[in-house]
Amino acid sequence: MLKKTLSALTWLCILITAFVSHPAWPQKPPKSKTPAQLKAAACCAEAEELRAQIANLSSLLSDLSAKQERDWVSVVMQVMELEGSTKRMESRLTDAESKYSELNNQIDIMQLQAAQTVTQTSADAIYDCSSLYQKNYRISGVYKLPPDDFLGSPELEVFCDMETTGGGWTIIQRRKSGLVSFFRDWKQYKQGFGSTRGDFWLGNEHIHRLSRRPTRLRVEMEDWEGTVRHAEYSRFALGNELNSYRLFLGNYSGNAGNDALLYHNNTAFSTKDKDNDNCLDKCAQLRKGGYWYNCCTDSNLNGVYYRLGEHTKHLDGITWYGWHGSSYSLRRVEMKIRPEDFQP
Ligand SMILES: [Ca+2]
Repeated sequence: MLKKTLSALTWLCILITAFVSHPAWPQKPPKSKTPAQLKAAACCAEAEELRAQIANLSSLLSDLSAKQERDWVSVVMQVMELEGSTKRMESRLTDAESKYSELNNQIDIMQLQAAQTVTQTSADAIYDCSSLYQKNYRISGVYKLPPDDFLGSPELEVFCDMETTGGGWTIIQRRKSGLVSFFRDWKQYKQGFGSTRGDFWLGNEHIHRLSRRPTRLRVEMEDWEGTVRHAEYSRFALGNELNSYRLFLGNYSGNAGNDALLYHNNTAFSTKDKDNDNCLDKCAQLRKGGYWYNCCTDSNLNGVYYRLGEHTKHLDGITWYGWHGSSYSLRRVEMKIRPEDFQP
């Protein structure tokens, strides 16, 4: 508004000046100006010049600020792009690393199989994870044990724990996700089921074969508070199928409270379709698993997987009475074996 008024005033000023200084120009010759007239003319010219300068400056300023804004947006875009590409690089790196380790694992296994076909003697045979450990396979994970004609064993996928107390452990059972049902029949417990990387039972036939030489059993357990306990047994063995995969255990050691497997010592294996327990009841059906049921349990490591708090009264959860009692179902269990004479 002020600008407009100023501009109108300026124009009025110019008109008046023009009229006063040249009332009838160009018809009449110019008269000489008075000092006051000269002063007024100079003032108007200065004001005009100033106005032009201000207009120039403000347009310059708005140009500059627009440019600054454009620059800022472009900087932000560049930063965002950089961040995105860093993330993409990181994820590619992770992919590459996991592929590399997978490949390495496969190469190891292939080398192992190649070596196995060359040296077919019992001394060099790959029995289990402890044999792999002795051949310098020191990374925990999935391995394929090659078939062995000498031992009469088929190819077998196993998960090796190469870290716990020196490594060399072959995992025979794992419960950690609850995605695999353990309420299975005799044949399935005989052959094994589940996924080697997740929840599984290696199979009574395999466990029997792997425990033919003096073997140690380690049971690791974790509760829902994240506390970890273990129980270890010397002279672990499973009888053959004619012997109903009977369990044999030596001395207990560990920190899992009272020994809750001793009660199952020298007991045959039972499943829902084969009642070999020492009870009038059908323990496998009551406890919903396959296990060395006595009458019936002090532990039920192949029971039903319950989340925290779900298991209260049916006694069919994954229990270890010596630690959390009969109504607490554990979060994670791993049973693993290795030869008694294993030297890390
Ligand atoms: Ca019975």
